[in-house]
Amino acid sequence: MAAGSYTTSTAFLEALAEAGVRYIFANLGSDHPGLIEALAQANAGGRAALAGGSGPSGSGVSPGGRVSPRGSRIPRLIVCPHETVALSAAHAYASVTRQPQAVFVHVDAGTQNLGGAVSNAMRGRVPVLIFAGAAPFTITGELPAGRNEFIHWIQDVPDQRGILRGYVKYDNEIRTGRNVKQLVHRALQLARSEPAGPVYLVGPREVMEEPVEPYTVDSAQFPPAESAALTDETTREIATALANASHPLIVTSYLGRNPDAVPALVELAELLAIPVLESAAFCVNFPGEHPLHAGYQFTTSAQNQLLAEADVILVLDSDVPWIHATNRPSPAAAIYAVDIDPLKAGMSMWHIPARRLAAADSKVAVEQITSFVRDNVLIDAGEVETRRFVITAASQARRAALDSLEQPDPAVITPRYLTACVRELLAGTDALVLTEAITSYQVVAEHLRASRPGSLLGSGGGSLGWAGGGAVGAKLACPERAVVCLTGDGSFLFGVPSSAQWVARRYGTPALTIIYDNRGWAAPKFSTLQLHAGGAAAKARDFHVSFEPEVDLPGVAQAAGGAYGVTVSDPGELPGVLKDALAVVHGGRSAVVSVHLPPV
Ligand SMILES: Cc1ncc(C[n+]2csc(CCOP(=O)(O)OP(=O)(O)O)c2C)c(N)n1
Ligand SMILES: [Mg+2]
Repeated sequence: MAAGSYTTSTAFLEALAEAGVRYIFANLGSDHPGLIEALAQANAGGRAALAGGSGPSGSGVSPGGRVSPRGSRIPRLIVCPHETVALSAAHAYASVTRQPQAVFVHVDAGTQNLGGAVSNAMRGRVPVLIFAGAAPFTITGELPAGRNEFIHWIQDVPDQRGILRGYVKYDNEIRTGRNVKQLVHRALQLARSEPAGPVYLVGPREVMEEPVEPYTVDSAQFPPAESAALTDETTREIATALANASHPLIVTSYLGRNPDAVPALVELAELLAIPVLESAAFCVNFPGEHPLHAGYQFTTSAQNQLLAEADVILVLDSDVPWIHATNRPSPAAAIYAVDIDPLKAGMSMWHIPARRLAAADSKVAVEQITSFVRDNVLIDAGEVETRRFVITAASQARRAALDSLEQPDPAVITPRYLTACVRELLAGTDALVLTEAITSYQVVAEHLRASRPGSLLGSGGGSLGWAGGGAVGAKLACPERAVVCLTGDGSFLFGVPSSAQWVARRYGTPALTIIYDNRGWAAPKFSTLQLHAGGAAAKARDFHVSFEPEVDLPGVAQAAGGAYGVTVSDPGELPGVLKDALAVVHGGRSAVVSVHLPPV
């Protein structure tokens, strides 16, 4: 390609820049020469990257130069030696900022390697644009950039887009550079419209190298769809039902994806003294310290009494408001569900016995309900205050019971004690906590009691290994905050720590990783015991979940990313070890602390 040429790849990068994409998390291959060249020309010419080209942090690569036609800088490319890390980083970045980023991967191979990370992005409802090249389709020199490597035959598969079709909102092929900008903006428009999610574009090499006349497209003409509101009738019905209920209850899982929705929910809950139960929640939906907080549930086998007693239940943004087999509302309860994704079309089986299932933005809907109650409903103030008193007393008692379980045992570190130490470590800071603590999800939620909207993040999906790359993306999104990952040891390994820790070092995104290290996978053991309590596996204690001989997990991070690593087993030493590790992170270096819990 001649110096200064303008190709599909140039236009593609410009479109990303104009849409506000700041980072390309990339794992490159023979499909990407057009993009590599266009980026180099931008840097030299140059439409430079946001923060120092594609070089490592502190490499001295200057931002310099030319920008895209609408004045945006070409995104910065972050080299990710594993695709899981790339997509998890983009996922966490978008969770923090709500701004989609790009992920570039290599044809079918790199697409396959995205693996569960794309499922997490879908379930987490986060926008991200994934691009993969496609094998060249000409073989005898018909077009520039046709096949010239043996691998181009091997990687020519019949349905590359089909690999991700069950997990993305939109997939398409770039067929020409002449409308690649429109394609990018349409893809991002779909990705950002709620329920947000990943989108996938592929582009064969010949097309990505196609020379085109420079052109501009106004990205402002591709806004995401507006959030929906409740109809007046539904607002009235829900508001009246809640205001007249004796035992109202709100259950939510992901309303707090939008941190601005949390104060709106607090206002409604306080107005009517409604307890709020967080179910399978991976963000702060309601302040954990609030007296109306009714606790957390994940795979909880006990019946929740508030759920059983509730006569009116408002479910706000929830995939799993309860697990019917063990913990369910009364059949007489009037259930209303307001959800950005009320039908869960992406799940083969889903049902709750709701009177109304409304597709609406939860913040908008909650504000509508609050206004209606304030303006139109006669509240029985005595009943509301009595309820407030009862619920506050119950939550204080629950909190005291939890506190009593935090006491250090001189012999072992329990997950509850560990989480209490983390809470004390981070008290008064604006740290961002990523949780992938698996069988300790509930403990982390209960003892961290995260209260600041946007201070807690999980993948929202079921494919482990998100937090390693997620920490990189989170730190890029909020460099001024400390990023702290709470992860199981199995999940740490799923996250390709050799890759994640190296990326963190290269791009200067240090995080504190605290491993809930039970030397194995507790979850499959618990699942087996739930179904076969007295079975042969239980009798023989033979679950195939132990990681003996032990992996030196901090050692992996030390070797790959120059991280500070330490393993701790003594409860008395734990607070000091965590404090030292956080200080290291504040100094610009990642730290990984493996905390030995009782083994699986
Ligand atoms: C990619 C992926 N593979 C396998 C699983 C199944 N799985 C669910 S929990 C779990 C164990 C996780 O181990 P760890 O992170 O150490 O947490 P623990 O169960 O010990 O609390 C496994 C293997 C999964 N969810 N995702
Ligand atoms: Mg484990």
